[in-house]
Amino acid sequence: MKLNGVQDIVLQTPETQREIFEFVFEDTLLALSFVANIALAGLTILFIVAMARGVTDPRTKLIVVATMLISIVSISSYTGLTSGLTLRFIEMPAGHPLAGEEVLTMWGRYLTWTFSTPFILLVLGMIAGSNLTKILTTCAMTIAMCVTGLAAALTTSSYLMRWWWFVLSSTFFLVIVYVILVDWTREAERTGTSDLFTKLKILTVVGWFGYPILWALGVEGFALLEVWMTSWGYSVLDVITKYIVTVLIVLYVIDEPETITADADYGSTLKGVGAPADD
Ligand code: RET
Repeated sequence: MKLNGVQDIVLQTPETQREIFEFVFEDTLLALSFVANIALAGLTILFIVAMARGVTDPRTKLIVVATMLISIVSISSYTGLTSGLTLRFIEMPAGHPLAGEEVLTMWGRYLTWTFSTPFILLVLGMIAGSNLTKILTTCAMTIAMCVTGLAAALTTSSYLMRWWWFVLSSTFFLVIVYVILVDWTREAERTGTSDLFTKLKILTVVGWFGYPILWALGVEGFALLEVWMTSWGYSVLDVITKYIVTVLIVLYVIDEPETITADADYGSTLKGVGAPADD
């Protein structure tokens, strides 16, 4: 089946996972939007391992490990999409532009963002020098945002309810944007990491706004974009918000500047244990 228009993504139910897998690979552009990200996530992990080998400071190490986890989640996420495991054809409710038709939903994306975005926020918060309360708040908010986003994509009972989930999800999103733009910007100035933080902030806030916009324009929302376009849109945003952000962070922290490092006991549960010398 070829994807030449939104109408063409309609399939007869029920589809097996094998059929969905074949459907993905019959559309080269759609398959490439998945496979390219598996490759990029792999390269990013290799880059981190190569660049951060010599890091000794525990706080710097935590930042490095968290950046690596973003790409580790990403490889799993895109493998789920490529294999057809986390894709489904879902019938849209009355009121939706494709009402009554089965459209391809990449629900695995929303699910796996639940696991990747907290690591992004952990790293951003640590670079700003923020406290645990604010970091955990943004992590909880992003989990809530992704789970309600997943609910929006999977709700088939009512078109209105899909958008209500979207509104809920966006509310959580705005809390995150507020913390980044207001609290963390101020804290980064005090910490002395403003140079890096300003770049990360722009990439993150602008990039993250792209996701709900794509959701609204894609088949999940107003169905103005074809499936492969939406998929490429998310894949490109992922490159900006994950891999580019990761590279900037790793290049900055591997020099272990004073603005990033903490004492050898950082994060240990017992004084003197777990310091680098004991490794
Ligand atoms: C959804 C739809 C509902 C409303 C909102 C959304 C926001 C999603 C965002 C995702 C960010 C993902 C990232 C992934 C990196 O691995 C769920 C699309 C607000 C902001 C950065």
